Amino acid sequence: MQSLEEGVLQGNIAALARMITYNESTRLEDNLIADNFINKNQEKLSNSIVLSISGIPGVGKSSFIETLGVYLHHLGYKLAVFSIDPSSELSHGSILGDKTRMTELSSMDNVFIRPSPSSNRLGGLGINTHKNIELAKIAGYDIILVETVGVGQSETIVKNLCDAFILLLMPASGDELQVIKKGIMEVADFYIIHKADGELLNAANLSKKEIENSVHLLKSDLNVSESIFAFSSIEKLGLDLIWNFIMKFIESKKEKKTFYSTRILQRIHWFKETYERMMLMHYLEKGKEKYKVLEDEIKAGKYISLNEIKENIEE
Ligand SMILES: Nc1nc2c(ncn2[C@@H]2O[C@H](COP(=O)(O)OP(=O)(O)OP(=O)(O)O)[C@@H](O)[C@H]2O)c(=O)[nH]1
Ligand SMILES: [Mg+2]
Repeated sequence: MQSLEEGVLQGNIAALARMITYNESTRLEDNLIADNFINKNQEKLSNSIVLSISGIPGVGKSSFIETLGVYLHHLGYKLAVFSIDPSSELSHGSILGDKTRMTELSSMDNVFIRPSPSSNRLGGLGINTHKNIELAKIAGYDIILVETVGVGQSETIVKNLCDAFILLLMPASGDELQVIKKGIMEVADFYIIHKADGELLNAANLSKKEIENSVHLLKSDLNVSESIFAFSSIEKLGLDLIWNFIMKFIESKKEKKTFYSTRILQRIHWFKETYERMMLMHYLEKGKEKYKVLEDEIKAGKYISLNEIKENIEE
């Protein structure tokens, strides 16, 4: 175990991958291996920045991560990429897709890429997935990019995972834009109208104006020119500009200390989730036999009332 821990600390990619496998395991004993390691290295958690890249399937998240990742790698950053897919039903092919979309990035040294776990009870978002990010921080990755699908429960997840949230949007007309959930629009820090190239360029520029107007209604304090962009991961024009604004945003959050207070709130979120889950498991285990008695009564044709359940639990 010691050599595994040393491996992670020294930046060994295979060691980090193994530690993450322990973290994602369904066995509590395995989870404890990863968790003890995080506990011992708490002081390293304040390093690194975490950026979420979200958007509907096919909007180009993996391609954007490839483009941004290669750029950041050239700037000298050490990168980790995770994809977290709370709706694996929708995009079964995403793991294969990620590998083919991130060809250049995946062949670079010092870049760690981890596709989303394929079979999980929450359909991709494992109960400990957020801790994979902590493990990458401890392993010394400066920038952690997280790909999430912008549907379903993901705005809560995204909000509690990252320091800045980048939402990718399709070039589309006003009516189609309504499909984007208000919740996810509200939590985003950056809006990128993606695929702004070729035949889609005009539509992208029009969409940019529409997004500017609608986001302005949602967030009056937003600086439109520093937060909303039309961009193409194929042409890559203006990536440095986007990156500079992201860094400026992070720096300003650090100065105002909201960077740290947000991270504390995120920790409370995950703590609450873990606490409730463990408490539930504990009581389910303790009350297993009493539960079975009631279940047998139902099988025998009896109706079990809410009161009976309540009394049974409180006994
Ligand atoms: N024209 C154009 N096409 C793009 C661009 N970026 C990605 N694409 C194409 O869009 C398709 C989807 O790209 P992905 O990067 O896999 O999209 P994704 O959002 O990661 O998809 P999922 O992971 O399946 O949700 C691919 O066919 C890409 O080639 C872009 O900047 N311009
Ligand atoms: Mg993808």
